[in-house]
Amino acid sequence: MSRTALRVCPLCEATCGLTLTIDEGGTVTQARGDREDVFSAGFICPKGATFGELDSDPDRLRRPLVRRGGKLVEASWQEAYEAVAAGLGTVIREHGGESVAVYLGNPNVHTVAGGLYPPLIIRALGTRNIYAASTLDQMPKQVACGYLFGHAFAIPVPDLDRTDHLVVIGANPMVSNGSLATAADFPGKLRALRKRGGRLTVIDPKRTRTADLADRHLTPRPGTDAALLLALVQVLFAEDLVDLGGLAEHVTGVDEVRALAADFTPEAVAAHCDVTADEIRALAREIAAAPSAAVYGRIGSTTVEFGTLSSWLIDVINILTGNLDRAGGVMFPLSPTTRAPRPPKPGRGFVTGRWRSRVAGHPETVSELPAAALAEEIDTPGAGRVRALITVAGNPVLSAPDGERLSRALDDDLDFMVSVDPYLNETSRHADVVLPPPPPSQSAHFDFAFTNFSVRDNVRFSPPAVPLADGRPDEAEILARLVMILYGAGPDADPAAVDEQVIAATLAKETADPHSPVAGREVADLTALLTGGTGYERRLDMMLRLGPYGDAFGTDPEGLTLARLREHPHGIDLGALKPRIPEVLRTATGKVELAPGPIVADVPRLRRSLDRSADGFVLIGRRHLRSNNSWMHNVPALTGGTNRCTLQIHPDDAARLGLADSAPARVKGPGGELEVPVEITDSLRPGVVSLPHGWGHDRAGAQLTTASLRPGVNVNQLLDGSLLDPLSGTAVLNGFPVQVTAASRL
Ligand SMILES: Nc1nc2c(c(=O)[nH]1)N[C@H]1C(S)=C(S)[C@@H](COP(=O)(O)OP(=O)(O)OC[C@H]3O[C@@H](n4cnc5c(=O)[nH]c(N)nc54)[C@H](O)[C@@H]3O)O[C@H]1N2
Ligand SMILES: Nc1nc2c(c(=O)[nH]1)N[C@H]1C(S)=C(S)[C@@H](COP(=O)(O)OP(=O)(O)OC[C@H]3O[C@@H](n4cnc5c(=O)[nH]c(N)nc54)[C@H](O)[C@@H]3O)O[C@H]1N2
Ligand code: SF4
Ligand SMILES: [Mo]
Repeated sequence: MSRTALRVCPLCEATCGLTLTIDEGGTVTQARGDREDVFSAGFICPKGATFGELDSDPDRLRRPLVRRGGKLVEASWQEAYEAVAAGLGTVIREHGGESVAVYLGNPNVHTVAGGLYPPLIIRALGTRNIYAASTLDQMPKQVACGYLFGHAFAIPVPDLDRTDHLVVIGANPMVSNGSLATAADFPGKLRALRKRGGRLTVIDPKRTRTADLADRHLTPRPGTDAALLLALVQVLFAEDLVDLGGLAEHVTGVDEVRALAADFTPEAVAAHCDVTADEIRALAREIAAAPSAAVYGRIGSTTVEFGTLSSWLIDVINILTGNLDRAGGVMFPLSPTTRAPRPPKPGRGFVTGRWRSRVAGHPETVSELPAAALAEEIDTPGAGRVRALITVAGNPVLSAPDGERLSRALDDDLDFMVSVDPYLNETSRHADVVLPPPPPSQSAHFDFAFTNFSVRDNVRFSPPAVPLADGRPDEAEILARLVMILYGAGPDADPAAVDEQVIAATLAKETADPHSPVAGREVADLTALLTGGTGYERRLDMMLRLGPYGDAFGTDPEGLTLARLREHPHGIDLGALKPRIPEVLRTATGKVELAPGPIVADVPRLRRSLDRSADGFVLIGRRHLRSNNSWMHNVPALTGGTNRCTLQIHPDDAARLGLADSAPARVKGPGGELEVPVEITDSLRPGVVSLPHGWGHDRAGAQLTTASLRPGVNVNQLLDGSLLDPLSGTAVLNGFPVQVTAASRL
């Protein structure tokens, strides 16, 4: 007899509720949208529908791998933990914990374990060698928000359900299903916006599926958005359209921004951006005139040369038009697992560069160093060199610039490497030990990350849908054991101690804080009230109870607890987004600081770029609905029969270069070259070519049977890791110069 179980989908940021059908053997045979889910109401995409195939992919590792005689072979969990303790122990004894680097990949934000344990691994090591997908992704937004609002995780999201005008810059939510704007059924929300008479503007050099729905589509030259946005700001000031409304008393720096924008007139940027001055003026007027508007930017606004400036300007426009923190504008979600709000108090303000990378001197941002610098930190000799690496849910050999160099560095220059990953892929094949977490059906789910970005506050918990197979540890246990090993407690220490320690420390702090909902209470009493059979469940219960909707450990019997959440398997809706200024602000002044020094200092670099000639091609990326970064090319149901790793090019450019459809092109970038078949399409503006990332599955030693049949090429091989947005250390993955020629063969 088959049965069903509810499970929030962990495959993208939309967090759809799924109803899984599970057969007697514990295999997921079907996934449908859960119509009663409070957040997604039945929406599902092809990836979610393929949950079962992804979950039971035969290439998923079921046992740990340990390197013996140069080869990775299956081992018991005990043997694997012992090998980690020995390998990392030696490096730490000889070179210290700071010589161990950690790389955290994207799925960490999609797992319970990734939300709770990586900070403890980092603390146990005491390392500053922290790398993550953030500096290939959203770090510019975090830095901009850090400066504006005082906190790198205070990121406002578009109030999609109520806005009158949504401006989408460098995002394609019809395909990505949204990012830093968690909204199940983003497509439905865009259609609803149009239906209620709202407007959609898309700024994207490509006519994407999102642009197809737009009232207005601007197609700037890639990498020029910051200039375009500053021109929008100039128009707002010049035409007296600035109106901060109720925000005015909470904002400083307006006059400085006016001065900065003064010479960025639409005429001054039009040729550079290749957007007419009239179009820029019209858009500024429309944003100002809308009853509410939300300017929203994503990958095409962050992984670019002026990523932090663009991210900053997006919110500057939201603020100058009074659209920050109001219904229909951009608002700060209130996650049920953040601390219950305290009375506003000026913070220390946000800074970067508290330390710098050893080789290139890149500033730390939000405690991370640029992922693009990981290879050089491993392979450049000298004191402080990275000697060992822990990767959790990451594939930087494909995701980060110059994976060939990283591959060589992992092989030749590391003393030890451990990967926590379900696959033996381009990165984990270099590890000395691979610790595979169980598939999602056997894991609990809670969105610690995305409750901070949801366009409607909500809370959902999914217990494991299927019991753990043959005594396997869940990922929380794997990571907790790593923590114990790093503290020198050895492979046999009880991992539960990790969670109990966190609980004790958190409750001690909260009970001592006069503004906490549990001020003055006894830690032991509160600890005794916690429910949950596992350490992560007890921590989740604690966080919910201390959170803004929590029961404060019995003080508010209506409040949230894990037990209450379990009684609501389709989740609990916590309402539309609510205003949070000034409570959310952590700047030194307690205000929104509109003109932060480091950002102001980067504007001359932008000014200089206006004079740059625009010859040659620039390359941008793209995403596909049936894929996610590098790790979903191994399931036949998602890869289909066609080659998706093609170089898209405009027909005029193709004709000029003598390139026919499917013919091989040679692409040369700042750091390397590759050959790839051409796909001619007029959806791109001339002068721009597009190649997706996450491909290049032809490396020896990986175990990706389906993906290796149609490997594609690794676009990041075109880069050498030196092109970064200087304020955020984020790699320029969109809008970099390339040369394209016809190749004689493929
Ligand atoms: N050129 C170019 N490069 C890009 C981008 C781009 O647009 N253009 N996008 C960038 C972006 S936005 C991102 S987020 C990065 C992603 O960069 P990464 O996070 O480094 O790469 P992913 O491909 O997401 O790899 C995810 C890894 O997690 C593993 N995994 C899957 N599920 C689990 C799990 O439950 N637990 C564990 N422990 N592991 C799991 C997978 O097997 C895979 O190895 O790529 C970046 N790279
Ligand atoms: N199906 C699917 N969904 C995904 C993913 C996936 O791989 N596949 N990845 C997930 C991840 S990790 C992330 S971070 C999100 C990303 O979510 P999105 O940012 O919505 O996704 P992208 O498709 O990368 O959209 C970036 C857009 O920016 C445009 N662009 C490129 N350069 C520029 C520029 O200079 N200026 C402007 N204005 N636009 C530019 C591109 O043409 C593209 O349409 O998606 C997530 N969801
Ligand atoms: S949109 Fe994202 S969360 Fe929803 S089913 Fe698809 S992959 Fe899963
Ligand atoms: Mo991402």
